[in-house]
Amino acid sequence: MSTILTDTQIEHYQREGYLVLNNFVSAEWLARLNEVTGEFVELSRAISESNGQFDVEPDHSAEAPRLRRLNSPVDQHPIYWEFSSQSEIVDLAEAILGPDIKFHHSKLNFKYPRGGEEVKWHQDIQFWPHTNYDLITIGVYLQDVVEGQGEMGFIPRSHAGDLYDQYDGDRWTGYIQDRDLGDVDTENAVFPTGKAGTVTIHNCRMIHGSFPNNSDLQRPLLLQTYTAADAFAYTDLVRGKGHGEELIRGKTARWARHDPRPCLVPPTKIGTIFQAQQKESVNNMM
Ligand SMILES: O=C(O)CCC(=O)C(=O)O
Repeated sequence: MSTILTDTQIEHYQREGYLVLNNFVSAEWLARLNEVTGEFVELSRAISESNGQFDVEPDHSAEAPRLRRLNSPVDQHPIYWEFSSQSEIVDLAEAILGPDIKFHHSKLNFKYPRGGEEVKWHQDIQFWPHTNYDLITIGVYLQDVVEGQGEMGFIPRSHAGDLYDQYDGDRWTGYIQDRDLGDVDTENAVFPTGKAGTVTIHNCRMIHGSFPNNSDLQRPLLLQTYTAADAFAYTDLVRGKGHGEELIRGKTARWARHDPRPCLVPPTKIGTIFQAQQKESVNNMM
């Protein structure tokens, strides 16, 4: 029995594949996360192109930083790890995944004003296939997000539908191909907005994406992915790297649980979703 989510909220997640909780993260946590995030933006002024730490837009510069992503924040500062492994969002993960939980990975997607990259419609699990689909990503808006600010969009109930091929021929693209988009109910997509601290939870099969940021405000979105302990990864994308696949609640599973629905497997080097979707060279593993 969860005390942090009502039965109705859990049923909503199970039926629709996503859930939104307004003002969920405390002001104290937001202040700590925003402070450390500001420090990383300052650090990014020293680089001119993407590296293992930062993924930057092509016109990123020391004078005007334009970050797409801080890669694996939990491995870069203990505050992000404390948040991802011990804060109230782990209670949310437990309410949905059960008591035994592994951390998988995290990322901080910025979406700078008047640009920010579009994230094309995609499903996450083809990036990191597992033996079952009990994986969720919890997103936290670190600042207020209004319509047009590059908010994330979800296609309700798409988690219960097909998994799509995110290759174009031999090339890993990280998005659903135009040839398949006709089958996807994009007209009924929902684009949740909310105050800083608003949380989104989505299932790893959910079709989701986001438009460029047309506003004058940044849209920092801190995303962390959790797995049920008995979901085992088919690839070693994060295994043995930083906190990847670390048990954060409950017990280690001795038996893998297998969902009969097959999962597409990505190439060994996939880069970030931005690098894959924008056809850029891959210079890191996430
Ligand atoms: O930052 C966003 O708007 C979406 C990011 C996303 O879906 C992803 O990184 O998988």
